[in-house]
Amino acid sequence: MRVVVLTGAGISAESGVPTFRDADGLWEGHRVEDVATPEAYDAAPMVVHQFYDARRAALDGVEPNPAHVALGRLEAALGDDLFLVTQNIDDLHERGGSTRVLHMHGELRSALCRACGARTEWAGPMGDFPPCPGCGVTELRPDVVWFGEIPYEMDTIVAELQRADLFVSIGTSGAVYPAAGFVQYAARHGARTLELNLVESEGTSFFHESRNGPAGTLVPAWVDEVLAQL
Ligand code: BJW
Repeated sequence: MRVVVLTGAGISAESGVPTFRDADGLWEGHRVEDVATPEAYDAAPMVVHQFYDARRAALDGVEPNPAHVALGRLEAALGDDLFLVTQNIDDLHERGGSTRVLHMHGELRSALCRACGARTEWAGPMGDFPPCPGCGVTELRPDVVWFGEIPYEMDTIVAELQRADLFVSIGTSGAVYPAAGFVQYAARHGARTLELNLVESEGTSFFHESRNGPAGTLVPAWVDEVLAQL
């Protein structure tokens, strides 16, 4: 059985990473268009850097929760039959035990050079405009996918959705495309679809089954179900 799991901000909420669109979400204090578009970055790079530098620094203070750990267990059992794609830019899946994670919206701990295109592992701030370790030009930006940009590795994701037997979406509002369209695409190609989310999402009606509750409870329970069937 080939399983594709898509995760969103909700899976990291119980670790203390704010979501985007909930009442206490990350963007309550920041207008989306102020920080999450290339145009906003061009207009005020320092504001955008401060936003991402703070989120990068905050990663040191959070830990994976039982949902991340359960997906690590699932990978250990399914191996290559699990494809985990996340919209999240944190590293909690990796720290929870997942070794193969596709970060379709980029990663906080990575820098993208606007001059040479190199992607470099990055732990510190970028707001002091450091040089690219590759080409030396001071054009590093957060290696994240903003509105109007194309998410990473769409060809790989589409291929995995086409051959999935089960598509599971965890902790995402279904408000942002292309990820919001994965459920319909996978279902059209024959997959059964399951949503695990705190509450009903914008996409709930597209799923064969939807379970509501915190990811830290729902995901370990679902993983146990899958492992019991192996
Ligand atoms: C819990 C929980 C708990 C809470 N347990 N659950 C008009 C129509 C259709 C599309 C478009 C349109 N106009 C423009 C577009 C395209 C646009 C788009 O979708 N816009 C929408 C606003 C309409 N998309 C793009 O521009 C994308 N690119 C693109 O389409 O390129 C074209 C192309 C695609 C493919 C092939 C070829 C060409 C790029 C989108 C980039 C999104 N970037 C961001 C920022 C990344 C960097 C950063 O982190 O700052 O990605 S936006 C932000 O939203 C972030 C997230 O990954 C993304 C999704 O958010 P997510 O994860 O769903 O979080 P929330 O907060 O929305 O939801 C959390 C959920 O968890 C909620 O449901 C809670 O209930 C739940 N929850 N606690 C379980 N404990």
